[in-house]
Parts: sequence; structure tokens; C-alpha cells
Amino acid sequence: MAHFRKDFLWGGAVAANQVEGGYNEGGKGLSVTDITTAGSLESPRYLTYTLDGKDGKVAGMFASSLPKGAKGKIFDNEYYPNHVAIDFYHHYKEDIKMFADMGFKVFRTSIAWTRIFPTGEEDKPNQEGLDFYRRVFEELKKNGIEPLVTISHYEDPLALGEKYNDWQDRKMIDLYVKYATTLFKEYKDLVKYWLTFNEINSSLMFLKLVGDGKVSDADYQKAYQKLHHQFVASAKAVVAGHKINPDFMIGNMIAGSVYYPGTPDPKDALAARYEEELSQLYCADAQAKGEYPSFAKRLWDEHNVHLKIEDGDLEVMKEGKVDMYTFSYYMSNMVTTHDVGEKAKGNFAAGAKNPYLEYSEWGWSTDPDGLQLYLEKMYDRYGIPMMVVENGLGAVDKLEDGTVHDDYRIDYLRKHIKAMDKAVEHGVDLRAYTTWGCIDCVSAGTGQMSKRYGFIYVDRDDKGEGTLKRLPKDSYYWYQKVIASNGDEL
Ligand code: P53
Repeated sequence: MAHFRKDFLWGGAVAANQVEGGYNEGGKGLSVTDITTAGSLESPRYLTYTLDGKDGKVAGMFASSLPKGAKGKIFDNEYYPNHVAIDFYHHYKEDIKMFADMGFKVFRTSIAWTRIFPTGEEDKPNQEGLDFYRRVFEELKKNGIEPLVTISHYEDPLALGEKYNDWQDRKMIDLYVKYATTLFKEYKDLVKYWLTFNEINSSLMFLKLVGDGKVSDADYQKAYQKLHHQFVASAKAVVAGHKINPDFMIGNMIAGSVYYPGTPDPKDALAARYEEELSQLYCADAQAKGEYPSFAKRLWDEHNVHLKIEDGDLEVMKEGKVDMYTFSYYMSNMVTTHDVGEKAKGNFAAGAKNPYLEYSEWGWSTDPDGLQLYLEKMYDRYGIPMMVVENGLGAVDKLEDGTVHDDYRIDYLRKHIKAMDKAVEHGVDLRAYTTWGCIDCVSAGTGQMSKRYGFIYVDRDDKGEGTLKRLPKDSYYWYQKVIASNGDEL
């Protein structure tokens, strides 16, 4: 018998910009993702914001801003995969019906800030945007599915990105809080579960992996200052949310990973711990303990970082602690000070290759034990309810007789569900599991459609061709059984 609670929330996750399309419909403003072109494993798309001016393109992903003075621009001869994505904007009813048919109890999506405040600075929200999400949430409720809503998922308004230089300006805090408060008031009877920032730690975690890999003290200064503003914004939103509806459960969202020492050399153990502190615990403590960790000073000193912290910031962080710890989990990492041969490849796969693990076509390791370890460690540290809000295998699917035989995906998910079950057996208070890209969508890391995660196949390719027809894969029927048996039938 599996150990999941009776009311365990099984479901799936997506983000607005990766599924909706309709990028200029319903009064929507442009977001930073709308000027991002596609890439591939060899050429990840974080290199490709398109800008007005002779330099054309610049590192995009995870930086919500453009270089000082630069303006984003959409070019006719470029392909922007998020402009149509899988057109969830017009297909949401059909898609929700399929989620309900699988037995989903929860569906995680995000709200596109630019549907609500097209430039981020309007006084009044855009009614058409509010109405669209109301229709989506009502449709979910009608189908017995609880919405889990990310307020900000890599889709900041372009206008704010141009103006406020990647959250360097404190004005971003109030603009974010105004946006979040608008959502809380509007949907207070429809949405109970909220996440403030998707993968908030990505600014630190991926710093070494974007651009040319050289990170200056100025880059660190920027990343830590951005995070400080986001921590304050998140905390203020939590405080405001609880006033609007005390039943709200508001969570953080961390890109979760574990870091193994590559050899028994104690130096490697230290290096792995330091990586964990930088990439995971710094942000997790700030939001789940409501304070900067003891090792923060070491991290700042290492790069001469001087945080601008204003009166009241630390108090509000304490007051606005999150109610639950939520995270994505795809892979683990290995850290070593030694030369151990093969380096892990692939966008965002850091460090050395772990000989005990298998790697996906995109170079991501499969490590279910790492998920169990992560859950047990983090629950022990924070002691608040947890949710796995992203997990899954990005793979190339082959369409055969109108379906996809994706046993590799089933195998990946089965192992991770078993790992969660163990953690629950060991006392972790786990409330939900939402697999990533439960319906095929545009990859965040590469902009590809061919990196698929879904239970539902969507007929669309990397060039934007296809009928957008939806088809259940083998994993669809498998997940249906998993949910119906509350994790017993794997
Ligand atoms: P894609 C890297 C590492 C871990 C999580 O990623 C990541 C990324 C970004 O590539 O992002 C999350 O689409 C993110 C989702 C994203 C998903 O993981 O690159 O929250 O938006 O789609 C999977 O395969």
C-alpha cells in the first residue's frame, strides 16, 4: 500500500507563457518571453532575446531585463515559439476536460502578468485578462480540479524589464505586490494555493551556466540584489494574501536539486555543501524561515556583495514566511574539486557526470533517490507542508498509429512516485504532485516543442507546423490508474 494521504493532490503543471499563445490577444502586453526565439541543446535559447538595434540578440532566459537602454523587438523573420505555443488560450476547455478524465485533483498554471497589467504600471487591471483566468479557474472547479497558481513564471512585462533593469530597482516590489494583490482579491474564492515566484533560486543557481560561464562580482551583486527585492516582494504578497483570505496557502518555489560530493575527499564534501547553500538553502531560508541564513555573509563576502537593505525589509521577510515549501525536481548534480573525467553536458546540467546515473537526451540525470533525499532533508529543515510542483522527463516522442508508446516516461515517473512514497512513509508531509508539462508545451530552456513532457501529445513541431490536435499517450492511461489507486498501482 502506498502512503499518500487520502486527499493527496495528483495533477500536472504548466506555465502561461509555455502553453497559452494568444500573445497579443485580449489586451495582453508583451512579456520578456515574447521576444525570445527558439534554440536547441547546442544553442539554448537563453541566448536569444531579440532587441532593436544592431547587436540584435542577447542572453535572455532567467534575466528579466535587457541591457541598459536596450529595447526588445519582434522581427518578422524570426520564429517565436511562445506566440502561439499550444494555443491553450483557445483550447483550455478541451484540455481541462482531458485533465479531468485522467482524474486530476490539481492543475498548476501561472498567470501572465501582462494579461493583467500589460506594461506592469497601469493603475487599473485589464478586465479581459482577469476574465480569461476566471473562466479557466471556473472550468477547473467545475471539473473538480483545484487550481495552483504561480504569480510570476519567467514572464515579466517587457516594459518593466526595459525600465527597471532586472529587479535592480526597488520600484519592482510595489508593482509586483499591486499585481499579486489584484489577483488575490479577484480570485479569493476560486484559488486557495499560490506560489510567489517560479524557481526563485534560478538567478543564483544558473549564474555560472549562462553566458560564457565567467561570473563577475558585479553579476553576483546584481543577482543578490534582485533576490533581495524578490524576497521582500514575496513576503509582502504573503502578508497581503493572508489578510484577503486567511485560508490561502502561499508557497515559495525552488528549482530543487541535490549535490553529491564526487569523491570521498572532505574537500569535495565541503564543495558540495557550499553549492547547496548557494543554489538551494540561501533562497529557501529567506522564504521559509523568513531570514537570511548564517552562511549568507560568507556568500556575500566571497564576491564583495553589499546588499541594499532598507528599514523594515528584514521584519517583513520574517512576517511573510511562506505556508508551504514547493519545488521542481528533475535531476541531481555532482560536485568535485578533482578531475573526474566526463563533464555533465546539456543546458543547466552542472558539474561532473555521475557514473551511477543515466542521462536524458538533453543531458539531465535521472535520480529518484535524490528526490527522496531532497524531500526528507528539506522537510526536516523547514517542517512545513511540501509539494512537488514539477517533475518529468523531456524526451522526443514518436507518433505511431495515433498514439505515443512512452514507456520511458512512465518508467521515470513511476520511480519518482515510489521515491515520494518512501519520503511520506518516513514522515514527510507531502500534499501534492504536479508533473511538468502534463500536456506537451514549449520548453523553457530551449524553446523546442520536440522536448516533450506530456501525457497528452500536441501536434505541433519546432517550426510551428501542425494541427494542434491533442492525443492521449500511453502514459495518459497509466497516470489515470495511478490517480484512481492513490499511488498503489504503479
Ligand atoms: P525545459 C532548468 C533546470 C531545471 C528547471 O525545463 C528548469 C530549467 C529551465 O530549463 O525550469 C523548469 O522546458 C521551469 C519550467 C520548465 C521546466 O523546468 O527547459 O520551471 O518552466 O519548462 C523544464 O525542459
